[in-house]
Amino acid sequence: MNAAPVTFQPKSVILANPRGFCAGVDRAIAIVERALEKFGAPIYVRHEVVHNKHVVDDLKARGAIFVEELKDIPDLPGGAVVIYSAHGVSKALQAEAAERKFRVFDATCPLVTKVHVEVAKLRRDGVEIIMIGHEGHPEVEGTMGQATEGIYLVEDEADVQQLAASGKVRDPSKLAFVTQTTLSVDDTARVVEALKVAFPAIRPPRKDDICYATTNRQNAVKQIAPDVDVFIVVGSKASSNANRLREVAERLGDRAYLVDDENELDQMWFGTHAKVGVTAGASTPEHLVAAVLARLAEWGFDGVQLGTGESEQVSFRLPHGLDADIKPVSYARDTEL
Ligand code: 2E6
Ligand code: F3S
Repeated sequence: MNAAPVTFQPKSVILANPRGFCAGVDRAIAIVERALEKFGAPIYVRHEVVHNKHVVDDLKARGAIFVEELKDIPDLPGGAVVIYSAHGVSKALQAEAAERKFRVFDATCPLVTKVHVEVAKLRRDGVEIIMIGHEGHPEVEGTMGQATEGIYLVEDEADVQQLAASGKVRDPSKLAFVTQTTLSVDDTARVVEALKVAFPAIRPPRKDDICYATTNRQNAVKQIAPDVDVFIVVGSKASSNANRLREVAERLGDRAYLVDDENELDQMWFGTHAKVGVTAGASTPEHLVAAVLARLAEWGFDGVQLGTGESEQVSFRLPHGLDADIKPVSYARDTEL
């Protein structure tokens, strides 16, 4: 991280950089928008395409229908158009979609797909896998669901001890680990150390699977957090990466709040002299950040400074069939300060 010191005035705001949309989210939303333009409503999306209430509500208003289970999608002439969310799906769900003859567009982030491919390859080679991730999260379900057996989930060091004591791992000499993409970088490092102690022959991936966007956004919060009193993370409660940003700020001593939009801010959080940090999860549109800054400015917190984190140049291609002749994504990327 190329952190430069930032100086603050009382009642000032510093905006983390980078923040907000990552390349996988940009692509996933573009896939739904382009499918709506090309095929018209209804378009069915398996799970929230990204974990942001405003994005989902906006796409719903334009004709997208979000379902958790494929059984909630009707059989339409020619096959319903179905999009998988950015978090990915299991092999079983893919098989069900093929059986139902849906016209599928896969909005799984390519960095999640990379982990799927790794899991399938390891299992083909007879290697068992430990996944580090949060139980119940759709990405974890999708990645675990790339294998029918020989894959085990751990969330923390205690889970590692439990798994080691359980004797479930058949051959600890043929064992590897993978991770969810949006974990806490620091917590994951500790879990990996515990794995190496409990299973000394475990093969790491070349690096953990935490993605560039997660890492950069956590570093951007770390850069600012020591110098502010209150941290606002703009993002939805279901968003793993946004929750991790709130935790990072909290662990560095800030009072930190996760808000969907400016209407969830409470003036009491800031008092009269606070220095406020603001960031946004990877699934949060920039217009929500702009609205939060505008509300803070109404309360006297103006004079916004920008953090000096990594600049990002990542972008992903759209799937074949949705990549030509259609307007680009409708979300602005940056707030004018
Ligand atoms: C897919 C994979 C990773 O809850 P989580 O942080 O995983 O998801 P979103 O939708 O908030 O963020 C984008 C994303 C999609 N991250
Ligand atoms: Fe992909 Fe990371 Fe975004 S896994 S969807 S680039 S948060």
